[in-house]
Amino acid sequence: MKEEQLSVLKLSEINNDVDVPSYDLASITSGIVHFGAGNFHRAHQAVYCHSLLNMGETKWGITGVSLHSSAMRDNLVPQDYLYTVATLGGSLSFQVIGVIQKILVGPEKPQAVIDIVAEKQTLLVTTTITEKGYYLNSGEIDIDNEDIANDLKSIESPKTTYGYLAAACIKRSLIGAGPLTILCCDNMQAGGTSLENGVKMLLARHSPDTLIWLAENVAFISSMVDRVTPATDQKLKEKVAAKLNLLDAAPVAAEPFSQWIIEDRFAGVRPPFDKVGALFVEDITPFEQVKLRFLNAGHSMLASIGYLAGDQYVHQVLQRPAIARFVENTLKLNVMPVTPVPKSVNSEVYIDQVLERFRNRNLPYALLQVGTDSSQKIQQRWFPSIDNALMANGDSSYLALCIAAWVCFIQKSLLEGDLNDPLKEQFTNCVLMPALGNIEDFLSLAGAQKFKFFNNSSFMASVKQFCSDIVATDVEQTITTFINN
Ligand code: CS2
Repeated sequence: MKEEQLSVLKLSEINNDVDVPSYDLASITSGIVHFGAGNFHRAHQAVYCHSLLNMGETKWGITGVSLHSSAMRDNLVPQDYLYTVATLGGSLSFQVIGVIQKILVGPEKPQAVIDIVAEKQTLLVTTTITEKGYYLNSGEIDIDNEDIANDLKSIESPKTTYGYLAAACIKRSLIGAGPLTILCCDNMQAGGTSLENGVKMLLARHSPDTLIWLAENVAFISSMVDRVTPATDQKLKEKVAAKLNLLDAAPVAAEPFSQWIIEDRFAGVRPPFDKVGALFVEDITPFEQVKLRFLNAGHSMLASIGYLAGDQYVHQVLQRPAIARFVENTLKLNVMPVTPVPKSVNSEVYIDQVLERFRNRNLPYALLQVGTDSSQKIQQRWFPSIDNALMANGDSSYLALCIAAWVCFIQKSLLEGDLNDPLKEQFTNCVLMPALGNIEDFLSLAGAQKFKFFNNSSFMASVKQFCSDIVATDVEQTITTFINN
């Protein structure tokens, strides 16, 4: 492996079957400030911006904001913020992306983040801060959380995205920086509304006058984002180095599929993302639902079940015929009948395509990565479908088994030191109590109390039965017996 690192100076030496920026990196400006400059953002939105810049739309460069760690900034600075996206599917392709102009690390210089969002050239703020970055508890912002409490006290040095945005809106209104669109790019139902609620809550506390300006100048909108993007490992770095003949400290791998559907309700200028493959729609809700209830829900099923079965990657679990059939049946027999979809989507075809994408063995996707923060994920991905199925007198038995597998996943991953979840401490406290009594406790921690199924005795009885079966035999056996009955 060569020792030299990727940089602007080295771009001209890169193999010509690698897509490199055709734009002049010095002439782009950051019309976008993005919170959460992690792998997903770099393989998804940043690639759409890369295509825009390639078309001469130079104002859609990105300033990234990291809310916790400086790692991404530290990796990218020595390589002029360039990095490689490796698309791994049936074939292999590489792109060097140059759209990130800088990354600010919030805790280091909070005011710099507030200032850049308040700048006139910033037209769009986007977020991939993951579910826990919204601090929701049963759909409401958790005002008891210490970060939220910090920002309710003062937004001079914010801890949350809401705090940064509220402080920046105050400044924007004072200097007349003009309209701003704030766009959620997380796997969230109505994420734009959560951002709006958080910012308004803080403005009501710190600057009620700004609320009037906000109503006229800021649009909070949502989008459906989709591209499977695993964490970076050493193998990927080696693959990229071999192709580029240069070292990249932070490449990212992704599947060939990419989709971005955006609510068309911008304040001021709308970036022409539709010219580079995104779709603007009036009603984003059904698109969010399709993604969350089929794709993300399926992922979370595989994460819990696969972990219990002893697998490491998503594609491996799907090689177990009973489990693959179970997940397909859950989506088609329990979720599909209660999930309204946009006219342009055929649910059955969508589910088949999703499962096919999950089988991509060229892009190993760790079950523990998908299992991360599961307590925050299943309340959006599974719970509404269960309630809908119960209300429609439909079948929810597959989903009951999923819940049982999740409870067992929390128990086992806690015991084995594998659990990565914001509620880890609370789960640990529950586990100190006897095993099966954990079911209700775990579920209420994950926000289930707000849902009808939690008080549905026959549904909860089958969850308990499945838990006992998993403990008595194992997950694959439980599933096999269930689907053969
Ligand atoms: C996954 C998502 O980690 C997870 O929970 O379900 O990150 C998924 O890979 C993406 O939403 C795909 O677009």
